[in-house]
Amino acid sequence: MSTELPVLTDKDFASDQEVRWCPRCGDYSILKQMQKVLPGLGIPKENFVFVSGIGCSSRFPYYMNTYGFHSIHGRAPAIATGVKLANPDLQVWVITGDGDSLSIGGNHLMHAIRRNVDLKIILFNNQIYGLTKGQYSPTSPTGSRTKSTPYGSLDTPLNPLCVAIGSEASFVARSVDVDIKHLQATLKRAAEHKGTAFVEVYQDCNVFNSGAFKYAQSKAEKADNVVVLEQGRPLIFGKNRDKGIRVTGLLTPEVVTLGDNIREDDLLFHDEKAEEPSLAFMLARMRRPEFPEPIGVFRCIDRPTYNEAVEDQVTMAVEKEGEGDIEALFRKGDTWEVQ
Ligand SMILES: Cc1ncc(C[n+]2csc(CCOP(=O)(O)OP(=O)(O)O)c2C)c(N)n1
Ligand code: SF4
Repeated sequence: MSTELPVLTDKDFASDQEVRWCPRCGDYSILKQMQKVLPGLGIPKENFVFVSGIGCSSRFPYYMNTYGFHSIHGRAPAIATGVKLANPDLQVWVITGDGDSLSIGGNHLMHAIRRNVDLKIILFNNQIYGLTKGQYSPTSPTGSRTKSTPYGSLDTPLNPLCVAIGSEASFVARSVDVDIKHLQATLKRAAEHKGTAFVEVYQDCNVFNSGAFKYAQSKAEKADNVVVLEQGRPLIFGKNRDKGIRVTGLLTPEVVTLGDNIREDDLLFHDEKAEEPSLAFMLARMRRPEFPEPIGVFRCIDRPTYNEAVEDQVTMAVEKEGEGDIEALFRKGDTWEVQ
């Protein structure tokens, strides 16, 4: 019997559901790039699952012609962990927003990442609550005027990549909704990673936070505001490709201009495989206007996965104690009758 997979296209991954995002929302492009990337992964269509929380971004599973679960606010990582443990053959994607994952779901996100569950977590960062019509989120910059912060937000924003790196993430990346080629390449890298792959996507909510990432989206602006990370390559950016990042002292980055005194060899060369997360953390903290903001893969290291460790432990326990009996387990230990 042939085991060859049928040749699939992006259309095979588009569901028949009417897409209910606002016209020109950045979510459309992310959906399209995902549908384009999945056919090339060599995975049977029935082995993909998309789990989301609550928010505009979390409507994503409806629009994918795969298994999916539009679940509970902030709880997608926990549900996805259960899905992966119950059926390790599945490739499980988590789709979440900055509110869903970093407000109500911050706790769940952090624990999935530290366990290195084999999940692909895509955080659509639009720096606002879109679904509930424009309240500030944990990633809204200080001073943001929103429906819930009419005089400006007083909070220091969370940096999603720093949260992931601080939680010992084995794969951390960033891309931009309309940077089609870069986003496709980043999603592919995430799909191929074993362990939690965490990807932040700058996403335009053109209704409640229009243009928040214009500097990284517009052709005219992005060359000076974004630096693309490439493994083993120096960090060079700028319209004329004449600016770079040099590191001095204790991992202090500075912008320099290439010329007589500064050569490419003086610049920082990217190393996504560095065991120590300090370099990835430094890069994640680079913010405009002082620095260009890096996009690409910040960190990609090997670490044992939680799901494999659980499988091993279950095998070991069965070898030691035999197959379990759920009924007997319920009745074991202290039980009493309420009368
Ligand atoms: C338990 C609970 N608390 C609050 C809400 C209201 N709520 C729905 S979506 C949301 C935030 C969504 O923001 P984000 O995750 O950034 O997604 P976006 O809509 O911007 O894609 C909130 C607070 C809810 N649905 N359930
Ligand atoms: S409210 Fe914003 S995030 Fe939600 S669908 Fe509309 S544009 Fe997109």
